[in-house]
Amino acid sequence: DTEFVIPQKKPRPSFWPLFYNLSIGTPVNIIVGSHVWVEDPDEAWIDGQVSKINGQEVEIQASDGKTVVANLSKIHPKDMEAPSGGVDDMTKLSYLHEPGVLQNLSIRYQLNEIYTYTGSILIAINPFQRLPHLYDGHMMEQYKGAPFGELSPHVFAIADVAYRAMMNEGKSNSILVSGESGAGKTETTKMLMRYLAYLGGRKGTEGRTVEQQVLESNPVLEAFGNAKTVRNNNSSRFGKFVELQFDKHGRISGAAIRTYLLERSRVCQVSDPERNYHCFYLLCAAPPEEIEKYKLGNPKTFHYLNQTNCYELIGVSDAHDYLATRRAMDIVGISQQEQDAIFRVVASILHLGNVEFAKGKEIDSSILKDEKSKFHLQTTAELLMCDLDGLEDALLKRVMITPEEVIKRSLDPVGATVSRDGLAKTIYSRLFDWLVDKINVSIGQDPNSKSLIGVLDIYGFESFKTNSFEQFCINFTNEKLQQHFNQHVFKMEQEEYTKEEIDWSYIEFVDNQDVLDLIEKKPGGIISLLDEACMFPKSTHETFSQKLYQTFKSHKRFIKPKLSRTDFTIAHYAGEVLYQSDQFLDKNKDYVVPEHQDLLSASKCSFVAGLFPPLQEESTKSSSKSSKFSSIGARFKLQLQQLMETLNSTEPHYIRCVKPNNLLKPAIFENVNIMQQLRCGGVLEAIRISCAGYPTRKTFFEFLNRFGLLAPEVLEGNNDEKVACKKMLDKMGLTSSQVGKTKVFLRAGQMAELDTRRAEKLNNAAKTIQRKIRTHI
Ligand code: AOV
Ligand code: MG
Repeated sequence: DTEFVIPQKKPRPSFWPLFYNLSIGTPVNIIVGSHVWVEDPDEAWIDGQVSKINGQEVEIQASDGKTVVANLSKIHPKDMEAPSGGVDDMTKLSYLHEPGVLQNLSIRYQLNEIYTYTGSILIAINPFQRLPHLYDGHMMEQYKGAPFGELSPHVFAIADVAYRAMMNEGKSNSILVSGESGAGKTETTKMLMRYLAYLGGRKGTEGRTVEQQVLESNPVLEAFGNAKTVRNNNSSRFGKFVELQFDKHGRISGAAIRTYLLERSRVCQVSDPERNYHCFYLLCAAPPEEIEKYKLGNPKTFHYLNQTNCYELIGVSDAHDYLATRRAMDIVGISQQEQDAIFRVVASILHLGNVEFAKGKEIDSSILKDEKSKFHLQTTAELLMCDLDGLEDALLKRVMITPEEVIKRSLDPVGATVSRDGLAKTIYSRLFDWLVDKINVSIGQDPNSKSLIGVLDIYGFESFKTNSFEQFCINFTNEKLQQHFNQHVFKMEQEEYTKEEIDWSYIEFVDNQDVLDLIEKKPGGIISLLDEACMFPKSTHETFSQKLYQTFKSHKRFIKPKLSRTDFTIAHYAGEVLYQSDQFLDKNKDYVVPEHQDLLSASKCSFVAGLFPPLQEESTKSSSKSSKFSSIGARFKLQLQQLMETLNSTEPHYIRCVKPNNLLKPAIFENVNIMQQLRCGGVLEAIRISCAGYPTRKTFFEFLNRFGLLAPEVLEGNNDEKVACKKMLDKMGLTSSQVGKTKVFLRAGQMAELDTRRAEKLNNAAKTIQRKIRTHI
């Protein structure tokens, strides 16, 4: 009965990268009796023993009892000596191929080892159960300053590397957390922030510290911006980039939270088994005096909540969370008065949703449906402290400005309902933006901050049964981040090798630039075409779709479904998504009805009026022109562009979250599902690059400065740094390393080896000095 389409079950599109020959190094001979992995439709890979070889055809007795025949090129040798507990870094696997990677993750997951490195990238598999010992104070203490790779893989280790890189090099760093919906991005982000607050906190200080405020901003934003979806019980319906600013002593001195595109439609439209935003349920579970004050009651009595049968979340107490949210608001710096106003507005939205309309006497007009509607309308007006008649008018009528006159036109019941929902959505999204602004002002920015660490947590890739403009924007974001990842891991590596004239056979990877062009290219991309459609009064979603079909007839990433005249499919990096275009035009228009605007900016409650600041003279004038509109898609695109610029000026660190199953349950490791996430997240290719290439590089100077003491004779009388480096590496026996034009390139593990030798040498030298001092005394 699941609502969503699982992208991984779909046939692999033709652009999918082929990973089957990931093995690096000498090909392993496969003979009768060899232990191998062979592809399996249900388990992705199963192991077995070769029983017959006939040319390219191999017969395998699988361990599950099946007999499988496969092509020689499609099977992989199984490492029979692989450690029983797995390896903590994929680059340590002796046989590097898909089944090896999958088995390694699976073994570790069963042992509750949810983190595994692949080089410097952290893979995190959602445990779907609390593992408190993994994140306690003792753990944080251990990871502080520990060399990367010395302890078990952990989010703390990634945060520690970022922090130390920032302190040592004075450069900004960022940690990018990605993965599909429900994979664990938000939880991971919270752990990262907790650890950074621990490192950059002021020990022993009381009260509201910057770091405490930063941490408490999470529950506040989650209460208003998260909701249960089919994929995640606590799904982020907005994107978030938190910039932690540090002073020169490495203490957190300020923070800025940027958010991206909250899903507005959820306020008025929820389908089973999802929920509306958490805050509505929290408020309905508030102490009795508040319930009375806001005339609330059972969530089942509100239209915005009862379109679905889901009211409660397993393991969550809304009553408890209401109080917790209030406390978090205190810490973040939202006053009692403001909190009251916030929840009053939340309650007003619930009441507004219960106002229903019936046909009026005149044609195409409407009236309030019944006494119940009148009560809710009155309550809404009371809570928003606005004029009751004004509110009724704003919902039932529209002012039309023609060159000759100003007329009031009535709306039919459907039009009035659209007007009501539009108002609810606008109020809610303004409330959310207010919260973000308030938190930012309250925490404060440090204009003198030396460097920062940015943490990105966005909504993961989504593919539901129906996908609208929100999914389009969410998936567009994920494409952008995927490209950033690609660029960083692949392009940067390869460009570096090429620049340094290092012997390196070019590894091909699938870029997603073509999808990005399809979406955001100006002119001619989907967003541009959507804006054009929105500006042209006669457009409908049908004409928009026809335009898309025409324009992208032969685009590899764009597919017109055979049976539809308005849907379209995009072949995203993570799979195909079918979009329904019917609400694209409406959802792309950022337009507040002037009557709504006027009504609420005149509210007697300064909080409500503040959410609707009077429009600038100029825009009021032009708002009567139908051609004038502000495009949400175009603005979102700009926001993403700015985000990418910020990210490009930082040193990135990646955490790839993986969702082990779609049941959201612990200890279930679905091979095919996970394989797909690793494939489309580029994790496998990153492993291959990381292993095959030279993950460590140091300039000649840095290298000699650090390791010169291992062979001081090499440096004597030698002015050529490059020659000195070469000699040094020879002397150390590191023949597989390479010397480029300006840098030394080391294979995985070689740096650690050199560091160990250096530490030994320094240790010995210290002992000698101590001995000398002692003998002198
Ligand atoms: P998401 O952020 O990646 O999804 P979350 O971080 O909200 O996913 O994780 C979903 C759920 O998985 C959480 O509510 C927890 O129950 C559980 N979980 C995740 N990570 C951990 C962990 N390290 N330890 C224990 N439980 C965990 V989305 O925002 O939907 O894209 O849009
Ligand atoms: Mg999230």
